[in-house]
Amino acid sequence: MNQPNQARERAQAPAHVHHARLIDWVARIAALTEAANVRWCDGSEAEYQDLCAQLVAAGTFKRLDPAKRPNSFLACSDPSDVARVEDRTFICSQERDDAGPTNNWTDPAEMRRVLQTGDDALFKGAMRGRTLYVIPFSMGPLGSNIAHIGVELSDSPYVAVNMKLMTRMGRAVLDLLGTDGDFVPCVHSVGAPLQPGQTDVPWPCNPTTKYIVHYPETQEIWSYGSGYGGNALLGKKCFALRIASTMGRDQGWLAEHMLILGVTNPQGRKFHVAAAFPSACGKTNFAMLIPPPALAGWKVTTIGDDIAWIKPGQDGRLYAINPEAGYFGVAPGTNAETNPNCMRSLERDVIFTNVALTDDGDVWWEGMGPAPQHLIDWQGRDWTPQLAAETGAKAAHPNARFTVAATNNPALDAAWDDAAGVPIDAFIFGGRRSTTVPLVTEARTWRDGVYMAATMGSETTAAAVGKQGVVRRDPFAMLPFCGYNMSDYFRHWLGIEHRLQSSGSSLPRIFCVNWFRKGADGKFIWPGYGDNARVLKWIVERVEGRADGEGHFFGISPRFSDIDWSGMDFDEARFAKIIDADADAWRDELVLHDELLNKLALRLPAEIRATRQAIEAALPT
Ligand code: SAT
Ligand code: MN
Repeated sequence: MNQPNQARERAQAPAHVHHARLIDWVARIAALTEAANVRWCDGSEAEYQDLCAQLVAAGTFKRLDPAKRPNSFLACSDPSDVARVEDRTFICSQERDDAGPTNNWTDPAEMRRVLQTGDDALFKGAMRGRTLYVIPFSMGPLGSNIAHIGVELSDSPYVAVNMKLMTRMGRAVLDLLGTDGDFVPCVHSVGAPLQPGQTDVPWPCNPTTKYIVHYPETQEIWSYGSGYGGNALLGKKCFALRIASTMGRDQGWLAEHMLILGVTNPQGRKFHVAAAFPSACGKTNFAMLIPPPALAGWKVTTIGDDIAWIKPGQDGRLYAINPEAGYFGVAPGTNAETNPNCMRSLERDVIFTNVALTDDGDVWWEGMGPAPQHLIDWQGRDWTPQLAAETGAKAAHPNARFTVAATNNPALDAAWDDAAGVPIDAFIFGGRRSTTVPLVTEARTWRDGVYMAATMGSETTAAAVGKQGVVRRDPFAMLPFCGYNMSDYFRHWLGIEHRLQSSGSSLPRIFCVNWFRKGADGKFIWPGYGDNARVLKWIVERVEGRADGEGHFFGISPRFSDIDWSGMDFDEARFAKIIDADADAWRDELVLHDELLNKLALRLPAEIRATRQAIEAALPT
């Protein structure tokens, strides 16, 4: 038998696969991990049903009541595996400074010893007793020149079915790859090999050892030990953000932690907005928002809810695609009032993870509506409203998620799958800040906008393991997702101005928003959700040159009279509290900015410091 045939056999490659490099790699990983079996995913509905049935049989999935929640499942994870693990996430560039001070760095050769080549390398034998799934996926519309292809090898059927909903996955991608197309190789193991005869647990993972590893120079991803979300669905944060951000740096485009929405005004003119918020700050809600009835004729449609890939087009404008094909959104807090489009998206065909199970086979989470008298919580324990009142026990994990295909969204934009992407008119940056940052501010210049985004802060949420509610700087909402030195990333953003202007086209405007200001009573002042459409209206009317505002020391914000208050009772005094930019608070804020800028000092572009000095100089005394 010749060499290629041996590889084909070891990889168990079907006859329709003709990509020698792919087959070879699958064979090598199968040998390294000692996988018991290899299954090539075709992305078909039959395959999805088959894998879901297998997950039910294994106890990973519970099938929800087919009448209440057709074709839907609940998975509950191991309590040690509930969110992204940022302290176990590594950028292994050759040079430490190319990863920069905001990333964990390890020398790539050293990391390869730990994972692949050392005597007790973690991936050696990691898939013993398990099936290796070959999951070919396209990030972005198939064949789009903004899209890129990846192949994930995973020993988790939960990953395979989630990837089916979250990406364009299957046979069509292999066909597109042909005999030698490029793909980003992604290797994932839950890190729980099975000994002969050993029975599996419902959520296999490695409770003590996790590695989420990126090699930017060779564009590879290796993930070990976790089966959850962004740790395991490698198309998402690992590829579409960390690796893609380095591709964007090298090739002149942007991979951003941004939703993309379309907003159509009553005259039928359509704008496109991309908005960056840290994880679990309401991006999915914003992307699906329904304007209040009084804003008659305004319409918001969803192109993406989490990630945007943005490339300069022939006409010099920036065009964005959503590389994903589904949503992995936070369930708690979602309800028919806060996000009716989301609730409608979740009526069927959903994988829920770590929400609670009702006695009649449906799901429930905090903030969905009145609590049933009894539930099984996400850890399989009895839960009652009384127990919650006494102990604070949550029925759903705060980072509980739903996975659903974008096509379930009633507000899906007609262009969501358009290979050309949509032209971006405005960027919005937002954090969760109970003080200091106004409801909305327009940057006077591109450079000021980059500064705003670079110094964004946000109170931490349950999306990542760690303490919640502390302000951390989260530049561009990319702190955990930028695959290279953050200072170089700022320079890349600053450079977009020259790139676009030299082609004679107008730049998108940049805005920063904050829905989360709190009053002295600790309650949110701004109702948010649908009423954010009022802010969106001001933003697109600024783009059109129709709306007014008032300049202050770091930008332009609306006066009370500049916002459309139709159908809303919100008085000027309350507005003053959320639009206010207090000079003393900003003096303190600039000191906090300095902490970040000092940390990034090594390669920090001079424009960033200069902008900071200009804001300080403009502060009223
Ligand atoms: O990274 S995840 O996909 O698990 C979710 C998030 O942090 O936005
Ligand atoms: Mn996200």
